[in-house]
Amino acid sequence: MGDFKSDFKNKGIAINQQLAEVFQKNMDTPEVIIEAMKYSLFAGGKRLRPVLMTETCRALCGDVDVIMPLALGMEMIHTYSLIHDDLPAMDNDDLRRGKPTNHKVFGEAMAILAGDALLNYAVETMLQGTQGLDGDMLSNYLAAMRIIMGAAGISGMIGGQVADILSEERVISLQEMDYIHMHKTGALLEACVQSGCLIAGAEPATQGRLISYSQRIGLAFQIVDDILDIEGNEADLGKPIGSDEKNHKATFVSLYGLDASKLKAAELEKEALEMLKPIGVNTRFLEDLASYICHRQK
Ligand code: GRG
Repeated sequence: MGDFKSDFKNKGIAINQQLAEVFQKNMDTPEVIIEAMKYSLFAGGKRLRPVLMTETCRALCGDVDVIMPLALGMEMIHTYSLIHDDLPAMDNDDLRRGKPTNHKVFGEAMAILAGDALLNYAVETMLQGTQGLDGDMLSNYLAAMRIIMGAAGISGMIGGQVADILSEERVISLQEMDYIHMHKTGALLEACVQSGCLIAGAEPATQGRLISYSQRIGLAFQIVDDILDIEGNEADLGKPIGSDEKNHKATFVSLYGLDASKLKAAELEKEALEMLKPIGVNTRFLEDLASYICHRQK
């Protein structure tokens, strides 16, 4: 796992360099909006999604240079969702990744615009990546882009966020909880893997296995996040286990309990690893990534 951690970190650094490059050019806009976008984009995110996308593509012997603009766009979309999620109208958070949230530094109006601008710039960056592509590669690239934008939209992340907001202040079923997680968090992770498959021209069977893998790591990611929230708050006695007190939201742990949630994460890890076995290419990084997601400490 030690090797994996430094490997993951280095892959994240490579993504950072590529992201920095797309912000190099002169843009005809007031400096403050670029500063607000860069503030959150370079605030220390793990780069899980672009790394998952590029490493899926690499494992399947696809062209990582071709997929890179899609991976950068994906990270911009993720960053915009975090900026908007932190706003007073949503989670009203003061801190993200240990730093003041975007609206705390730049004000609410600029934070809304920075999120919007990141979404636009994601599309622009992804479309820029079509230059020089033709034939099947161009169609696969556009198919991946369609999947990414769908996963970010009403049938994906936004749908999950809406369901999450509607679930506040009431008891929800396990089915509703699954819907929220699969859409709010899972959809982007699944789109990363699907994009990797499309750019590498993976066969349908391989694609199906990798999609199942991504669904399992997506759910595990959220469960572990809920477990870490609880364990980080253990000293805070008197808090109902598993509830997000500030927003009165149910979490995975509040519905299943802490022990069952840990068992579920372990089961999902095992299933995710099973999905990779028959693929017949070097999936070592994707295996380690699944284990890292299920055992991470923060
Ligand atoms: C506002 C449209 C809109 C959507 C918000 C993704 C999301 C939907 C909200 C984020 C809130 C949240 C806690 C989601 C659960 C998933 C999660 C733990 C996201 C954080 O992802 P990481 O750990 O973040 O990959 P880093 O900081 O590494 O980039």
